[in-house]
Amino acid sequence: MPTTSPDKILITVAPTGAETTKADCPQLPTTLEELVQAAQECEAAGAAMIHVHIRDADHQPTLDQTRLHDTVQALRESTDLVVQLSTGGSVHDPLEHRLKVLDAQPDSCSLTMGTTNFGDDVFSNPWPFVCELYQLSQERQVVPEFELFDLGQVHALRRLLDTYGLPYGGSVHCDFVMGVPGGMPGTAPALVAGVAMLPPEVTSWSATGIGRSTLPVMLAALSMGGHLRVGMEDVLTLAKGVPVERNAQLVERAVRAADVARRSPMTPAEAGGLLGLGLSRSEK
Ligand code: KMH
Ligand code: ZN
Repeated sequence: MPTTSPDKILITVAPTGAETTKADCPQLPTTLEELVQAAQECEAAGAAMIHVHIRDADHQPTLDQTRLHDTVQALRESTDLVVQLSTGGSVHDPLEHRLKVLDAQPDSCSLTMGTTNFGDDVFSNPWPFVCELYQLSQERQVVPEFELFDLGQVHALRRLLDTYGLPYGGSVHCDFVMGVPGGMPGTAPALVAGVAMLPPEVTSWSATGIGRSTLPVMLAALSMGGHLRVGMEDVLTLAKGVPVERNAQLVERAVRAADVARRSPMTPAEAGGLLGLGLSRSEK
């Protein structure tokens, strides 16, 4: 992995997540129309990839196959963003439903490297499930993004690559998800430790800090040449008492911070190159 800061930065937006309710946050994009509009605004602001969780007609998290498929199609038709579907879903989604997410043929999928206490809940990712999902991503030619909530999960990535080889496309992209109650803290020392443990096969990494760890993690990641994930899945305020009104505000802030580090946002096509997306959209 390069040790110097690259000129370009991959900004991923995670606009919705599965944890915040529409009632608590009416500006959260939960309908397909709202999601598409948020995606277009975020792309215009500098995002190159979108990490997608969808909701049902009652704004509840769902992994409904038809909705997933329609969402991928709608995002492809209305943006150039790399479309990454969450296979994490919500803490209540059964593992077998999470495996079916790949049927919607996204460009990329999230793949969490182990079980994590998640607030008062448990985000379940038993090893056999991780292996099955990984092999499925290879078979279906979907590029995984390895989600790392804890240092043990970085170590588990070594085990996965040793056992099953490289992902489809040959690149290995990770995302540190920090500051979840139950996972690693969203601090610079934790990020330094995580990056130091990454297997040499890793070609790129990004980081995001949940809640009030958002800014420390963003600044630490920039200082280390990492990429960024931002969005209302991870944080709902711009500052204390200032709610996020649009996901694009978070992308705009990331672009400004990256500019200070003399880095400019990657286009979706450049992101596709970084991530090893093999096929053009028209071929998928
Ligand atoms: N909603 C969390 C339980 C992912 O998208 O893959 C899991 C999550 C990770 O957000
Ligand atoms: Zn997610």
